[in-house]
Amino acid sequence: MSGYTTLGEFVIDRQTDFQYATGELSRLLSAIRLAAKIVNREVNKAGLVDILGETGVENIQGETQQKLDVFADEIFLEAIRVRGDVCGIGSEEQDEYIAFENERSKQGKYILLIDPLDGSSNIDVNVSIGTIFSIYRRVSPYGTKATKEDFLQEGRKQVAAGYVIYGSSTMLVFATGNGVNGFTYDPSIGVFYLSHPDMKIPEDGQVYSINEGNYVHFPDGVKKYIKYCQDEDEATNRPYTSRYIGSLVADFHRNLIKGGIYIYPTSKKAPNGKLRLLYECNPMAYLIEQAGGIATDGKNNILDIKPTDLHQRTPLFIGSKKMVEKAHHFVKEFGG
Ligand code: P6P
Repeated sequence: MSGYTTLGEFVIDRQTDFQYATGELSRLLSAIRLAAKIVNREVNKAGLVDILGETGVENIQGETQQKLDVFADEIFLEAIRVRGDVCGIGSEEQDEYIAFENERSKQGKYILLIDPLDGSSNIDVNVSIGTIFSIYRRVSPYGTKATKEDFLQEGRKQVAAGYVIYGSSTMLVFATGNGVNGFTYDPSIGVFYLSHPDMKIPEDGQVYSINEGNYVHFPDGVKKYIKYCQDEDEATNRPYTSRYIGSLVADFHRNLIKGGIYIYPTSKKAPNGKLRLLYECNPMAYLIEQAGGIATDGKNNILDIKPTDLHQRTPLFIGSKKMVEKAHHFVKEFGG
């Protein structure tokens, strides 16, 4: 289609934007693009073939792995491995990080962290789900196997991050340090087109996104914020709306476009929160900061947290800056 920029053209045009641009990051992004197309095909026909339902196997999170989870993990791992630019991968679906053994991969400059299919509990009910990825330069010497330290870097050291949302349309949204750009997939010709250039989240918003079914388990500060959103305010006619899809990528994507806040706080049921720092919160925090928003654990910026474990969890407050700051006010005053 004339006049439309494809993802491939965009990556080539922006090659010089990538820090240490020598082609590997571009190749890595094209591997992610390929895997996203394959997973998209299976997600879109999941209802038609026997790929729905559970494997009966639990992952390290104690969650029963859905068949599409396992499929997506295998597709992304293989697409990334064969490109050889990555020395290792950490995945939600893998108990330990994978350090590739072949000589070419051991020369890889990058490591990748991935949630291959986030929100997978929504697969069987046809609600949008997503893939979330995060890319770092390795800290271990070239030519050696990836080490745990390569994966336990603060989020601020990411060189790229993004997500694929498999929804009413499939989109790939990513940043490499120079803003956030969204690409919409045209399955008829297998191309991602630049549809959302330089995405910015509104500084304020009217949507709060939190699982209010856990209200009784929330800290007082979070309860107070929810009531603040719900109370009528004659002066400002405070116009908040509650929207919760139960799929981080879908809730995040809506807020990125329309403005809003997503909160997954600590609770009696999840004392450290539910979401994983390395392959859910850090990539989303990197993106939201590139789009003019903010992400914290209720107090501290997510990107400054020093990780200690591959699958560690953290509370997450992410979205429009003014909404996150308002939530902080209640958390600070009442606990959170
Ligand atoms: P709850 C999906 O399992 C996920 O990791 C996120 O995608 C989603 O936002 C959250 O958990 C939903 O968790 O406890 O509200 O069902």
